[in-house]
Amino acid sequence: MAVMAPILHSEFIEQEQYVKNPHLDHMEEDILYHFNLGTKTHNLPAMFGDIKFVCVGGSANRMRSFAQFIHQQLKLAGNADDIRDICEGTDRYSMYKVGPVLSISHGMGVPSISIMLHELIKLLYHAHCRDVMLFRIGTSGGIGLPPGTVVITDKAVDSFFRPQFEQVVLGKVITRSTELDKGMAEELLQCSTELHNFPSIIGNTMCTHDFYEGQGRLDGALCSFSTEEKLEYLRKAHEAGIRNIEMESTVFAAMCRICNLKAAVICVTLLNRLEGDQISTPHEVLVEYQQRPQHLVAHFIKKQLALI
Ligand code: R2B
Ligand code: URA
Repeated sequence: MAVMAPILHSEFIEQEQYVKNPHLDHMEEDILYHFNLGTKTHNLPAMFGDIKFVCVGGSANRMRSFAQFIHQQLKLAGNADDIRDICEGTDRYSMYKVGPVLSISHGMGVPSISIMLHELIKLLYHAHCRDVMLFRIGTSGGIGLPPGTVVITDKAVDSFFRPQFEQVVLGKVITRSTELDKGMAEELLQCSTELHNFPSIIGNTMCTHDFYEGQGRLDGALCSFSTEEKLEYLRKAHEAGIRNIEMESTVFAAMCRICNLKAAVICVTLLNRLEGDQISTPHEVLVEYQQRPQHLVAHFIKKQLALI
């Protein structure tokens, strides 16, 4: 059998390597299926080689608005309304590039963000990117916080309050640490004191595999527990330092950590879960809340680029 030429350019790997997969070196082509991109069909170094910041968030529309906002904040040339979805050939994820910033949607939940992260990390590798920082900007349910508070994650924990992510691989459970970059979290908190227009804290974030029963909600199609049991669980979570609940942080933290990518999670709280389950806040208020993590990350990026 003919030996295929390795596609993964070992001569560029002088620093840490983002991917952790020896098989990739023996592939002739790598198709990033859910992005509709590939190493043979696209010049990934030319398209993405200058990326320094990657921001991910659940909704495609929100990540488009974020890209437009960053375009304006970085005072880039051209019209922000013309920014095109690089993944327009697929409706799985949306991706926008504005200068050194990549903005990508990841959908809801661990499996959806995990598929996106595999392909994103390979994309950064194929494009020979260096010193990239990742941010997850999202929404969450707060515990004991006024709605609209931004929580910068200290530890991402699972539903048992453990700072770890479990993945089943070949029928065995692999446990990975979910430690995030402390320096980024501190700098983001500092950015919030400089912006001083919304409350921000550093706290632990619990990642669940469900929005309803999995987050102790009483208002799903199924519920097997009482109001008292729900509140007892949320109080215990609060005692463990958990200040908000969302659905992607553990796998995001675990994958970034293993792949040597500095990462932070910044989520705004839409409600206080000690006071209710339904999200009844008016739409315009929710839209403003969702811009808060974007403002924090934009400020961080501008400081990194020495624009302020
Ligand atoms: C926050 O909001 C979504 C559920 O509404 C989920 O993706 C998350 O983490
Ligand atoms: N996202 C979540 O995962 N939970 C909430 O309560 C709100 C947003």
